Amino acid sequence: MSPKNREDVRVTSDHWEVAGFARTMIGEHSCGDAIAVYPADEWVTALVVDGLGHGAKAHEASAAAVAHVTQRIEENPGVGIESLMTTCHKALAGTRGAAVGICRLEPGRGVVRFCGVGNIALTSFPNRRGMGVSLAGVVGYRMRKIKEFVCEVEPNDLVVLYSDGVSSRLSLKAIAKQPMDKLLETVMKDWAKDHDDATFLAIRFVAKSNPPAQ
Ligand SMILES: [Mn+2]
Repeated sequence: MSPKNREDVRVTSDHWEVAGFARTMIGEHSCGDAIAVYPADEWVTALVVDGLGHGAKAHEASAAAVAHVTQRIEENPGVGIESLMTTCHKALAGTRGAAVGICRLEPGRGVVRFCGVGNIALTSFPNRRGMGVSLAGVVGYRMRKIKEFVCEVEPNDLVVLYSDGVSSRLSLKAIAKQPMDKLLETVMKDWAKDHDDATFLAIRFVAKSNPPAQ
């Protein structure tokens, strides 16, 4: 069980291990960040949202983003992440807006797709070129340009997304090989800021193991 001020996610399959947390800043009752994972047969999609500011209004924006993406993926599991970002922008109109990062691992193709707007960081270990960056803007308020990045990845790669409540000095090198639970606790303890909502999500591309010999 996660503590009351924290929402945890964890989804595993033969091809991926996805886990993360969204932790409310000290002194707030509702979390302005949000996190969600959507496994499908062929891929897994992950969402990290940071509602502008913090508290109830930020929560309203990030919750609207999760509700919207959840609904669209339920309607069409194959929906592209750039399309998700485009309609998310419309869905968040009337809220104060959010930073949004959407990431999809496609193990069969050996690629990670990413589309981000605002302050959601993306990085990998080992460091893969072309992994992508979030473009400037606020989803729901001002979004000039979006771009979907596609990056080749290899089994055992670790890809992480995080809100600005996690320090940008975060170094994956020392923790990338740790078991997921330990990795998350290390990030929480060493890199999450007390004075902001902090969200971190890790995607590990699991090598398909060979069936045991009979
Ligand atoms: Mn923040």
